[in-house]
Amino acid sequence: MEIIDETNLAKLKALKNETVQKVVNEFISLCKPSKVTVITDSQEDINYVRNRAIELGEEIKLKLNGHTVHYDGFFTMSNHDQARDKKNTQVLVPKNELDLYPWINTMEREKGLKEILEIMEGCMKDHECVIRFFCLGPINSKFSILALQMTDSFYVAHSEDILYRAGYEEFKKLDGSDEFFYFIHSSGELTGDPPVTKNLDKRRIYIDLKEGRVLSVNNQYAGNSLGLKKLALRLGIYKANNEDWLAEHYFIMGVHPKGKKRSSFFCGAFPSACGKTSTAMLPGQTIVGDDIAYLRVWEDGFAHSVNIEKGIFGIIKDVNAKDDPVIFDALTTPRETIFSNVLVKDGTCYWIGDGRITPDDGMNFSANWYKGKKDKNRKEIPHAHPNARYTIGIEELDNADPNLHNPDGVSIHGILYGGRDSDTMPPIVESIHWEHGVFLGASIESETTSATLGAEGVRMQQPMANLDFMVVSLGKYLKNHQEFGKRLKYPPKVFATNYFLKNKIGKYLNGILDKLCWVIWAEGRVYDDFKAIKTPIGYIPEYLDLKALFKQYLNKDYKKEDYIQQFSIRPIKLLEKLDRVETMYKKEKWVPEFFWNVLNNQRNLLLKLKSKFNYEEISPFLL
Ligand code: OXD
Ligand code: MN
Repeated sequence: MEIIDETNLAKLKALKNETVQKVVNEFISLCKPSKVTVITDSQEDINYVRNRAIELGEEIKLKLNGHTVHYDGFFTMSNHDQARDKKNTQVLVPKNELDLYPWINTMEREKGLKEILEIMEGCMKDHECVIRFFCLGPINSKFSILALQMTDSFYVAHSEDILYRAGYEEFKKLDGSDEFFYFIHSSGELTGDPPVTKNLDKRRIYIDLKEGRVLSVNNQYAGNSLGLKKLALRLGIYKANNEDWLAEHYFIMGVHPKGKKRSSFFCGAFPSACGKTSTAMLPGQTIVGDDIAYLRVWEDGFAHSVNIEKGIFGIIKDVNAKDDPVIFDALTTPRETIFSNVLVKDGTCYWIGDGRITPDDGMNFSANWYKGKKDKNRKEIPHAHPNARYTIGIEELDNADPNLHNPDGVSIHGILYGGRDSDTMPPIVESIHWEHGVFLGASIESETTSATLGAEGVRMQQPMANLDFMVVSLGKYLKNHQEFGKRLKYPPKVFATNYFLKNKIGKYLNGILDKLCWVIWAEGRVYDDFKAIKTPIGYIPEYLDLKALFKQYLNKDYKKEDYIQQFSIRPIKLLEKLDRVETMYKKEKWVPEFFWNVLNNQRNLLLKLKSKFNYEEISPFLL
């Protein structure tokens, strides 16, 4: 039997693109699938992908119409494929660049290619390979980049249908050009039922900047396998920083303050599992995107931004009717949704923090699960993985913003940066000017979470929450931000947020929905609705404004003691943070001058404040 039949061949040929043909031929001969299927934008082809995911057992149907569950590989609590694999994700660079990027996992290109191409030899044996075409960004938009995906995982192909815009017809318009990214993925040899990747030790994700492609093998977790998600983000960052735009780990949301006739758009970057999606989904607001955005300087003097995705691959932990009503409702009603790594009992999904009674047994990422089950290392297996996910289209949500597919994007008024920081930064700080804002983003620190493999709770630097995906030197990246701002007539106001501040006995100082008040305050600052207090690290809100916002938006009585605890300036902690930031950036070449100026200025102001009061925490009422 021919591995690619006439019909599929014709679909490929219709693109009249030699590069597509070349890539497909090269990887078919390398990966040796038993069958190749080309998927166009037609509903028939898309249904084929959905059905095959179920036939092959990569997804299992659940009780509600459109719901399926997928499981990623699990052997023990520390050996699994349930999160991004930072260690085996390498950026391939020429030999002479190997020592230039202290914060990026780099590997010599030739060596890396040799290794991964060897691992990929025959990796699709006995598997069907699908070829898919997508558009990263709205159709007919200056922002958008086309992408080709080859994969032997129908879960990957199906997820991409939900998350990305169809692009087969767009490829035809390329007119033979090779201006597209491409992604080759294989789950590799499978084991068990449901089938999961067997050889996790040979999991590799290699980013080939030179060719604008990513090769990924022996994995299924979407953060490792889906080309268009975090793999394309890296290629986007490379392109943006060698041109004049930004590719960021940003959500985009519409902010709609009560009683005002205006709406504004905000972007925000937070490391995984630090409240990013839940900020974009705040009640009363609208969502354009929750994860990845491209930004360009627009003719109207504003930064415009598009969501390059059209769906959400969100963390399901702690999504419940009380804290995330919109998403909880969407996930518990019939519509196309893929759940991953959750507990299933009688066709219904359960996850950590869902606010429901957890069954004592069922099926989860460790196959048959029962309460108290332990892995081979005697570690207890929770009923759902802390990084369990849902995949859903944004248009399925009641709060989808009508600008989701706007080819001009939306004009951005504010940018929020945040991290998981238990003891240093207040809940919200506004930057003094654009460059100070770039510094605020560049100095984000965050404690690690379950979204990446490795220990949780370790404090790490997280510049713009984008370090995991960085493929250019931080110096170049910051310079690009600086220049971007200079070309804007109306640069967005930049804010640093921290939802995770704790008191001395480790109790969170804020409720989950308090962030609504920080966001509304930030939006109001764009229009000078509120005054603010100047501190060495930037502007913070005044108590009475927050008190009114808490009453108006959350019907909560915001106490003065709470405000003082949350917004006190901690000079010792902040100076320690500056030392850490300095140590990090000193390892980098080419850090722009403005960065050191902001840092030194902040340090001087904090030292002055410290010697004036000599307290560990200085109340905002003293400033
Ligand atoms: C994500 C991540 O899945 O950043 O969005 O890990
Ligand atoms: Mn993300």
